[in-house]
Amino acid sequence: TPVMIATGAYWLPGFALPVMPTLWQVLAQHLAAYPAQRMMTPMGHLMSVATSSMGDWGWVGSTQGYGYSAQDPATQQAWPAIPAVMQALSTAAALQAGYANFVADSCLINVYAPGSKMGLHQDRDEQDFTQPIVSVSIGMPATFLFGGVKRSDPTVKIPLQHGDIVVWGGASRRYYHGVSVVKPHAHSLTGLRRINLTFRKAK
Ligand code: MD5
Ligand code: FE
Repeated sequence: TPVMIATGAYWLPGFALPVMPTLWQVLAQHLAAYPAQRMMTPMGHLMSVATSSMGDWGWVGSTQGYGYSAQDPATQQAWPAIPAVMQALSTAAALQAGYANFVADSCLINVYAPGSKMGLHQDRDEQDFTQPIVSVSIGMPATFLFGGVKRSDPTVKIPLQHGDIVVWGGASRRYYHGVSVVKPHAHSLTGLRRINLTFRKAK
């Protein structure tokens, strides 16, 4: 049952749990072949979160700025396709939240170690903001923060657990958001990692 947490944003607790064994198998295989890397910020700092991608477009950061690239900057190779189990999960979650016909062309894999965090930001590197974003939490729990359209808007905290999905659409698609410093609570599947899959229609 979807829980509305902001205008157009729906929390689907445990929605990914039924497919988690299959999902983890393909994800672990992917990370072995395309290891997550810490990208640079435009200011020349290393991000604390490490990232990898799947799909036509992978999100990359560098001192040149942020954006989508068809190639892994580490290898110059195209990203692999989004596996069927993940494509189907993101489409089903979006539909459950009221967004029909969502087909992701990008899956960003964010890997958080204890101490990693993501500062407040907006997602604005995509072409069509009427398309929702589907976010899947795997492994260690984390406190997710979201505010409003202004950086100074008050923030709300939500505790995200392994298997939870949040679908961000409507007005919430443009809200500032981030992740608090992740605490070390080892998880049986992922160990000392929180992994977030962010499904987007980038182009
Ligand atoms: C994460 N990743 O937990 C999050 C999940 C990112 C990122 O933020 O940019 O890689 S996506 C959360 C999200 C997306 C779009 C809007 C909102 C949240 N929101 O309105 O709060 O690694
Ligand atoms: Fe974001």
